Amino acid sequence: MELPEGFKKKCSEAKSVVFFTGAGISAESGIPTFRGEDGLWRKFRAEEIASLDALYNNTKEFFEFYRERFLSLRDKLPNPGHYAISEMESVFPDVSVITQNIDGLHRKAGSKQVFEIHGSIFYEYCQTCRYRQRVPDERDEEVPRCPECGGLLRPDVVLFGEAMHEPDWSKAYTAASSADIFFSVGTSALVYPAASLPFVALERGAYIVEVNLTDTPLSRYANLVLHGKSGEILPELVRAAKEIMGRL
Ligand code: BJW
Ligand code: ZN
Repeated sequence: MELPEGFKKKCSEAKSVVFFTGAGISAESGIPTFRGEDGLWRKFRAEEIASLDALYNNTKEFFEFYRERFLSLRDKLPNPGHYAISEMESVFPDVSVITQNIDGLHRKAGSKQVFEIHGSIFYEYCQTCRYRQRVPDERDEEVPRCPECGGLLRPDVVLFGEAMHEPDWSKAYTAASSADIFFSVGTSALVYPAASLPFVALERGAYIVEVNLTDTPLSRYANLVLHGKSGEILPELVRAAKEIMGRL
């Protein structure tokens, strides 16, 4: 892969590298994206189902939707894009992964420093008393109830109108504001405040690389835009970074 000199220079000096990922990185693991061609939200409107309004007023449908998501995400496996990011830990001294995904695939691929700013499908907590537990594999009730207080036991994911997952968000913000290179991978860069992170990095002087099938609102601010599948481009970037760092 032919890469610009500016990128090579940044690579050779970089200490902190951040990968900011969205649904696109998991597309090649067979997980539908939200807003793409076969986007999940073509069938379900995101703002309608991923909302507190749905939790309270469309409770059965809300839990049915998230139970199905849990069951389908549970067995999914990382793809070469996830593995390439975890391999970057052997190239750069400090690698952070900030993900909007709730699928747990970066950890499955071996990445150590992962901030899940929109939460995780594998946990649930009580809307009333905040009791938290892992989602059980077997479940009979359609609407799960808290063993402590009987409140709604909802998925530990960030619904529209809710604050980002903590402490992940604070750590993600800190990582973005000290990044030397910031890769934005497979995200439409439309959902805030997540989409503000590349701009936090940009302000700090980070070199911004975007990997996506198409342009996004971030593209015109990025130093380097690579169009294509992340499962193909990221492994090439690992090879290039290793070469630049003299590890091949
Ligand atoms: C590939 C590929 C391949 C495909 N290789 N690439 C107006 C302006 C600004 C903000 C707002 C506004 N109106 C409302 C808001 C706020 C709102 C918001 O941003 N809305 C926008 C839609 C306008 N944000 C919120 O409500 C957030 N909370 C908030 O603001 O709180 C305020 C607050 C503060 C303090 C206290 C209390 C409150 C919360 C946002 C929560 C988002 N939640 C979801 C659902 C999570 C749970 C679940 O999964 O069910 O998160 S929505 C959904 O979108 C999900 C994703 O993480 C998120 C981002 O989507 P992503 O990952 O970018 O996916 P796609 O599908 O959009 O894009 C995929 C991309 O991949 C595409 O570009 C493809 O081209 C590419 N691609 N295959 C490379 N192989
Ligand atoms: Zn409770």
